[in-house]
Amino acid sequence: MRKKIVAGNWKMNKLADEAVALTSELVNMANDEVKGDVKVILCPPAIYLTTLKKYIEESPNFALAAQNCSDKVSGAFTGEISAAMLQSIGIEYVLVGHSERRQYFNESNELLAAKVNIALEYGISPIFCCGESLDQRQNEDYIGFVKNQITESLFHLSAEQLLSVVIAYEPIWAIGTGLTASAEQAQEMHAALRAHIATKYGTETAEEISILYGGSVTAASADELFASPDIDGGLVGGASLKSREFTNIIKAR
Ligand code: G2H
Repeated sequence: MRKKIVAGNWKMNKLADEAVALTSELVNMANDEVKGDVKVILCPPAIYLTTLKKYIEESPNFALAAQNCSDKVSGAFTGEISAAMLQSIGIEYVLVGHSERRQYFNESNELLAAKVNIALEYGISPIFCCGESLDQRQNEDYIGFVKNQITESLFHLSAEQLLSVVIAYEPIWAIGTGLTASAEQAQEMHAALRAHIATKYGTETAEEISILYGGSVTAASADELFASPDIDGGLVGGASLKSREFTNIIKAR
């Protein structure tokens, strides 16, 4: 059985007291309302990780992710955060290759492969983000483009390593735009990515890996998206900043 996961990517939002309030509200609502097995991963700004850890301690279905980590082990890299540092404060997941990092920080497939490696080396599961732009969707082999992101950043891993990775398909044209991919569009890509993984690692491995959908997911769109056979949950941005909305998305998983 694949893990069902709903992750909330807060991006560069929330001040310290707001981060604590949101986390406490989410934990309380989830304890009261969420039944069944779903992993909830909060991805706050890194500065809050240590504090928020205390607020999720009693809730085993909650975990924290950093939004990024360095591809380097340690040293003179001002402003960077290493996978070893994340491990040292007990962080279990890290987002790798979010489209905003690919776009604004020029993160290439090759660099992301190095980030995936270092995260795994320190026992942290990468949530590997991939997805095509609108131009690519309209004018190119968009499925081939996303498959290639996976090939170049993940296909050097062993099957065992790959199973520690979560994939998040996030079409760039749906991110923060209010445009959600339809369940059919998302399912088409998820099925293609799973088939692509099967060609390299076999069906059993491909069937085990969780593939999340991201891009303007709301409580209203989550039900239909998450009901698709190859969609194992979501990576949620804007809607993860509101406790009621995000809890409803968790319930839709
Ligand atoms: C995509 C998503 C979260 P949003 O970036 O990773 O954000 O749900 O706001 O489109």
